[in-house]
Amino acid sequence: MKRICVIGLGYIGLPTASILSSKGFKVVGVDINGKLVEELNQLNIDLLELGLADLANSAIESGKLVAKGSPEKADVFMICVPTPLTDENKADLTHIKNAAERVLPYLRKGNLVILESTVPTGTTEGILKPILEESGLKVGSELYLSYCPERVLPGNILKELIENDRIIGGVNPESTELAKEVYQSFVEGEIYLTDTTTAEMVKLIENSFRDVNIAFANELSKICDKLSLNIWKVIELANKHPRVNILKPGPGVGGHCIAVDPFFIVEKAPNKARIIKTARCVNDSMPDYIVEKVEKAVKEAKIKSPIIACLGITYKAGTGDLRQSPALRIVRRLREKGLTVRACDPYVKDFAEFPLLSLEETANGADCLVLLVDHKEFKEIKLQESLRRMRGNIIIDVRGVWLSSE
Ligand code: SAJ
Repeated sequence: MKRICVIGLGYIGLPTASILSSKGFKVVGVDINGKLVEELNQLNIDLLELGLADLANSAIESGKLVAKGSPEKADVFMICVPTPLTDENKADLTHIKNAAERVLPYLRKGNLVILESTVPTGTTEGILKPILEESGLKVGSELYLSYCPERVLPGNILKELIENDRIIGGVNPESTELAKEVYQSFVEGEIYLTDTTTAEMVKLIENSFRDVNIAFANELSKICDKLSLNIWKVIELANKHPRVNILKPGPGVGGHCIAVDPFFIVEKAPNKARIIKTARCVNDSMPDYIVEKVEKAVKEAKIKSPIIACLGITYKAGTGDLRQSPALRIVRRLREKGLTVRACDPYVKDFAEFPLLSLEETANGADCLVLLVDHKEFKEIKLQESLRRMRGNIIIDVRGVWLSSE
């Protein structure tokens, strides 16, 4: 039985480690977060995404997955650590470098190292490979190295981990084939083989494609506001064309991927990545744009001390994830401006920054209702019902939940 050491037990590492352990591998999951390691081993993990905690718990209970604070000898080392942005919007590769250095003492001839983290092109061979060779082993002949980016959608991780196609790029054909054997054990989608740099670029352009398309929708929403057109109706009708599929405008792009990864392309080709860079600017401009829209609406209605009710603070529907959330940014900015802001979010627990109220407490007596996240709980609300609860009648439906049907 093969032993796999998964470094980083986050959104990707933990489900991957759990699935691998259910396919006959003996898996050691490693994380620097001691509390997480302890909670996992005590079957006490609390994950918001449906099914993930159950999967992790049964993997640990079966004894095939063990969580630890440091790596140990294995046949395969899989690195699934975050790559955040620096203050200069460059990729911060510290976690990858640290993970590689931590596995060094355990590397043996014939081992395979797989990188899953999203990285700028050239990282696998230019940064990771030299660190791994400090072990004294030659990458390509004594040690194998592949890049295989994760592609799962937060909110649907389990299904997509199994069903999505995968791209594997190895430093040489042997490395690619060895990595393919690992993924074949649980991936039901197609597995496509290439080189490391192509695989790195593929991951980056997937998220940039989505960012650019969301930016197009957001720009259209600003244009339609200016022309007093219903953006939702305009997009709905345009999408009746067989080759048009415009995404949804919103409060901007959040999360830890789409708002980050396009910068890794900009970093490598700053003068060429013009649309990609502009898309980031358009999407990042949305929170301020929505804040201005709210301010303008209450000013025009001449409401003294308006009460603003904000529905949702997460980065997208159906999750409690607040990372880079444009909705949260909007609530914060409105509060900073001294407005009376109430907020609710049924998915967010243990939030200390400001009080989160129930939906009723948020809407009752409010002057302006701002729908920021299209959680299903909000979609079920009838607009007329909300208006009856309110003191005023200003509705700013940033996600098109109610206004799209007008
Ligand atoms: N959003 C819009 N309008 C839309 C679609 C999304 O405003 O029409 C916003 C969302 O509200 C959210 C943000 O974009 O704030 C991103 O949400 P998302 O659901 O599009 O994507 P993520 O960030 O949760 O996951 C993405 C996925 N990438 C693609 O779909 C190309 C996922 O497959 C990746 O694995 C993930 O990034 C990642 O980890 O890289």
